[in-house]
Amino acid sequence: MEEKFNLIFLSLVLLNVAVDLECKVMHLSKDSNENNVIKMDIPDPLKSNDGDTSSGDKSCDISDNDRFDCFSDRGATQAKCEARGCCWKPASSNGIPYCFYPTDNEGYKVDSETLTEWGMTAKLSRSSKSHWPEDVMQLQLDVKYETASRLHFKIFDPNHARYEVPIETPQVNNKAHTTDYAVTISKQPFAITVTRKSTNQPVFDTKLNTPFIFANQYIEISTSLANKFVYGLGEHRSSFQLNTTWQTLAFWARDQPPTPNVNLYGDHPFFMSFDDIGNAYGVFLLNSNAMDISLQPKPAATYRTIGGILDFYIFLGPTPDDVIKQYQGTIGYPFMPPYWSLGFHLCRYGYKSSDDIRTVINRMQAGKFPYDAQWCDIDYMKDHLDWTYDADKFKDLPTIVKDLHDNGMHYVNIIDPGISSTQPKGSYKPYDDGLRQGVFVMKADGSGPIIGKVWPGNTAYPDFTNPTTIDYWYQSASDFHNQVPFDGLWTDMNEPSNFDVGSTEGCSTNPLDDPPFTPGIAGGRLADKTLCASSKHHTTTHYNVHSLYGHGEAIASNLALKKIRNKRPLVITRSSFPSTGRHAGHWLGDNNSGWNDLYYSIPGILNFNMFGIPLVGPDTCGFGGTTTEELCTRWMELAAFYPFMRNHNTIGAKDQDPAVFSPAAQDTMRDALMMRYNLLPHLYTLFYRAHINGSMVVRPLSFQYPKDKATYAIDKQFLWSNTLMISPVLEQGKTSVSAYLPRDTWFDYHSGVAVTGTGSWVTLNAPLNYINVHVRGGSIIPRQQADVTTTAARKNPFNLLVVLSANGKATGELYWDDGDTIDTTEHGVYNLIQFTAYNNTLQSRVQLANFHTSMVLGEVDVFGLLSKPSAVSVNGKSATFHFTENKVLSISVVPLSVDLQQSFTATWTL
Ligand code: MIG
Repeated sequence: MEEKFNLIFLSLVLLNVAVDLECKVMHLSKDSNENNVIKMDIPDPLKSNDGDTSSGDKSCDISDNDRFDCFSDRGATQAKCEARGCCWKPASSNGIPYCFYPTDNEGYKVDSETLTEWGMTAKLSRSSKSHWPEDVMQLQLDVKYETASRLHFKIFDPNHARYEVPIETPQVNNKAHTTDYAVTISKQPFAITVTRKSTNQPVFDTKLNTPFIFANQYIEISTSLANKFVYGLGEHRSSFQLNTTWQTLAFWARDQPPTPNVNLYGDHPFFMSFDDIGNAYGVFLLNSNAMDISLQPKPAATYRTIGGILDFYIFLGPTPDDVIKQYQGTIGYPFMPPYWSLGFHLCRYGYKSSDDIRTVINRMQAGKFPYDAQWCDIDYMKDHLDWTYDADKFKDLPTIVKDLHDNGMHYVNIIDPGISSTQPKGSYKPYDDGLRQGVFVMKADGSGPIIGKVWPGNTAYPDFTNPTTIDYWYQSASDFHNQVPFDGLWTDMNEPSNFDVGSTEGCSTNPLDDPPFTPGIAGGRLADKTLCASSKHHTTTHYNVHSLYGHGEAIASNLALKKIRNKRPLVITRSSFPSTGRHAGHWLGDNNSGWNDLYYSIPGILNFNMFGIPLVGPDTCGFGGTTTEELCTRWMELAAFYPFMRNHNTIGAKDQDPAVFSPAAQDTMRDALMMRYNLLPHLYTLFYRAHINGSMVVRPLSFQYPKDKATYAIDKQFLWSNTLMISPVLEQGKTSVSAYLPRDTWFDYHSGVAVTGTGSWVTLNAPLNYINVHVRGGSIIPRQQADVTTTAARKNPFNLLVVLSANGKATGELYWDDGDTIDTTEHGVYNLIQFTAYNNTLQSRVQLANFHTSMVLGEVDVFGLLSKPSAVSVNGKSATFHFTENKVLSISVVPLSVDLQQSFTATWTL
């Protein structure tokens, strides 16, 4: 009795002490006081208790939303649940766990804390076992105050190294002087609380009715969320705003055609959320192991990963734009795409010969569609062998590529990772070389390459964690480039995909292939549609690096292209991981020719813009199934506003390139393409901003208007930066669209007619040949006369669209380089021109003019004037202009020979 009293007393003292690291003061924490008292009643989790936890027991008296799942491994029964010392209570609605943790849980306690120059470090330990095998009994917590708005903390095993993801992140050795956050550590049980100082609201808080578990193959940590508005957590198909009503999302790269809420090709454990007053924050768990993240309406999130360490970054924003920049500043900013890659790409699966491709190119050119790149799928390969082409059926491929190049166009081909292992020895260099150089992923027992099955039959898989593989990949690509001089690589099947489970021989029975816990991934087993988790890479097991496979291939492919072409590379990858955007863009995989797929493309592009992979788009007009003229017309109109625009189709489906449709549909598609090409200087400038500071190219309305809660769920409209708002028709047979107009000054992009945004829904006219686009008052948009290729368009005159705000002001900029040289931004070989309008004057300021070229200004259009000016002058010389009935001022600058590389002024007199 006395002993028990002492224990309670001691625990009270320990528990009530929380250390505010920021202020270095000790203070008492109220709610841990209560936890502590109850704590002494916890049933011993090793012994099964009397089973009477279903009612009456205070520690199980928990509201539905506060229940944390104690049986994530599925198959709970009351007996099994109670054997874990958890509470059992059936629930009425879906998703609410029947088996949940009591209010008091042991977890870890803090044994010691030390302040360091970057923050603090603590030793944690647990004294009893959890219900998972191999608890790591001692842990270390490192908390780094990296910048004012970025907190980094890691929980790991100080005694045994565990897998850590090797992406480059900022290395910070000194504590930020001031921070937007405060960190509180609760000692027993250990919990971490990160609070936004300005509002005193927690943004990350693990002090919940659930224990923190860190076992060898099961790490579980839960945090409450500031609000139910959560975005991110890819790659999944869902609405942009995630559902927090009991939803578990799994993370494990998978060759999986987009299916709602199922783990797809990429792995992005990052989310952004808002607090009650619209401050945004972000949470990133840098971990590549298979995991689940469960969202529940408390609101709270639970992470369950089966390996690695906990490596968390918290970003404090406070605006969504800030959060995304802070995130991308951590994982690396996206690569600068070659200018041509922003043009229109045409592809399909199922070209039967090079003549087929020639036919398509001819009809596209005859139709005068803006068109920059022709792609080719696995059809071109000889027997589906990587780095070969079918010299019979595709004999004209090299000539076609040459002709494309002569025409200022580009050529991209697919490449799959699987290297055929069954060709006669000495006949297939990619396998022979790979085997000799030891670059393939190996079987668990090391006896040879692990063999899967893909298009060419049995294949080995290059191991991109091995530096030798980077050279090998370059050499293979280079040999093939000598035959077919491709300009970009489309890296498919790199989850990596395998038509067998694990390998041609399956997988042996072992804790990696059959871990104690498997997250809720499609297929149910780690090896489903891929390699055995136990297979071996140069650095570690497949178990750890599976979801990094596509990322590794993207790096290798980017490097190979750079070395071969000595120009800016284009890699479009299917699988991705945080930081892939530094090397590649992404397409959204095997969608269908359906209206729903048209809609899902918008959350898709928004997500990848959050994830730092802004060069993204779906298969326009749909991959699987058969498109219709109406759908494809609407899709091409919307696609003109995707950062990456490619029309792609599956084998056997009817052709869907623009040139096959009716003259009316062709006209609409051509207009859409012209509109895109017209806007490319603006789009390119947005990519420059993304490249230098992580600013999102396309954004959801909610990220631009975070104080307006009406925007939080909107994902049928989106913005380009903060300038254009696109409101497409996403339903069959509709000729109007319901659109939200945020409180701002808007103009119809096509007509210049002013539309007052009052923060309400309006119905807009939208005939089939028309897409609603609005431009925000305050923007200056650089454009260029469209042409059939970007190569041609880049020689045309520029024009500026000046869109005045209510108080007559606007700003904008133009980034311009040769579009193809590597690292122009880094080396300063570009022009940067800033534009401002105020007081009836438009002025440019040339910030940098290191790319010597010709940049003729042809025209300036001004939206937002109330009456016709009496005179207009450019650089002091009087200019010709007209003023339309929609109150658009058009100034003809051509006769005045203005080159944008020199500052100029235009003035209108009212
Ligand atoms: O198993 O290369 O997502 O775009 O056309 C299918 C054939 C393989 C899947 C890609 C798709 C491509 C297709 N590929």
